[in-house]
Amino acid sequence: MGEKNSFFESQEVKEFNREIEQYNLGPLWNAIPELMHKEPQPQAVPYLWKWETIYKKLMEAREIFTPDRGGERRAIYLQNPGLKNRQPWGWGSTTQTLYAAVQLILPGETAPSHRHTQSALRFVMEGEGAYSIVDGERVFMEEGDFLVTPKGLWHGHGHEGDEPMFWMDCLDIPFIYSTGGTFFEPYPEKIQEPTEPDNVKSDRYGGGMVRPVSDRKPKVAPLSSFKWDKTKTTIDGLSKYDPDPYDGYAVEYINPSNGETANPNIAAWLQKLPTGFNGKAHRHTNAVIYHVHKGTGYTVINGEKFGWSKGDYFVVPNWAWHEHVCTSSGDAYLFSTSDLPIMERLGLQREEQLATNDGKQEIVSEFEPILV
Ligand code: 1HN
Repeated sequence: MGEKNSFFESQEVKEFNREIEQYNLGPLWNAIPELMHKEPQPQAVPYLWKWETIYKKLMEAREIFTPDRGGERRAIYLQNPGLKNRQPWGWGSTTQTLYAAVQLILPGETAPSHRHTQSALRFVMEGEGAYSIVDGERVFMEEGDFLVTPKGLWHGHGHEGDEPMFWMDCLDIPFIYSTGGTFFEPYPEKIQEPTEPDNVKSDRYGGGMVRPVSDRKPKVAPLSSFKWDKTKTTIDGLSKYDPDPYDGYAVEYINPSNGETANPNIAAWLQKLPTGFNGKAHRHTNAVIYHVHKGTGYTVINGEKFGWSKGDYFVVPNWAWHEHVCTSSGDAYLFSTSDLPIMERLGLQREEQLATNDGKQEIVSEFEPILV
């Protein structure tokens, strides 16, 4: 035991610490080593959820939960085991700043409109015919589309197609919770009626690099729907050149009016790992939630191998070494969300590249996902 430790352990110090507690006072000498680590020590752990597990549980939830029986949405969220029961509010989010869930809506159902101070984004996994009505505009969704729901705007969902529809939700719930800025309000009626033409923002911003001259002032991302084929066209263009050694061919969804991330607190990326891609390891302050849109491969996170395939979700916590490898005969596509804009705005963003072993980690274990 070092000199410092014997100081903390001494009877005199322990008694003093206990004694001042009754006055709601705490000893900084004990708190500093706990609070101020040398580098990030996130409580969130690397983790992976298999799609078959989430899918089965959502299909079971079809009967247990219907919008008519109350509740807001049929969504199952991804609870990081490192955060479960450790956050003050108990339920455990996906990373320390973000919450991710998978939502299922059935044909004919509606999810009631509401608004809140958390901002949201969605990535469509499968199905078509459902819409999200945001601020009076119905935005119809198709596989691979990305949508934003800026904070404070009324939003609900409906489904006019014939098949179940699944999408990923990501919100900055834990971050907003920690600031004490949570507000939530249900819409007075069940669902807001359209006040705008369907898909109007997609029509107005369909060119991608041009905008209506009446929309010159930067504001919330005006594009309610970032269509899969447009995003893929850009990735295909990038694919003529060398990939980034860490992220392959990656694009970020932006607000075309100001060039910032489409959601102010949550970065969203789509990345293609071409067949045979064998990435190098790096780590960064922002934590990332990945969803496998297509393909098969694995990601090594802090020496542990996480095998993934279509539909799976996995988490790379803050400051964790990670590298991606695509093993499928076709390209892999990963959609991801992260708190990069929060870190950048707070001046906390750092990145480091693994300098040893040609940038590859040594694999010391393999993750065993829980299956149902
Ligand atoms: C929310 O508004 C949605 O709009 C999904 O679909 C999940 C989780 C917590 C709070 C609000 C949605 C949510 C949510």
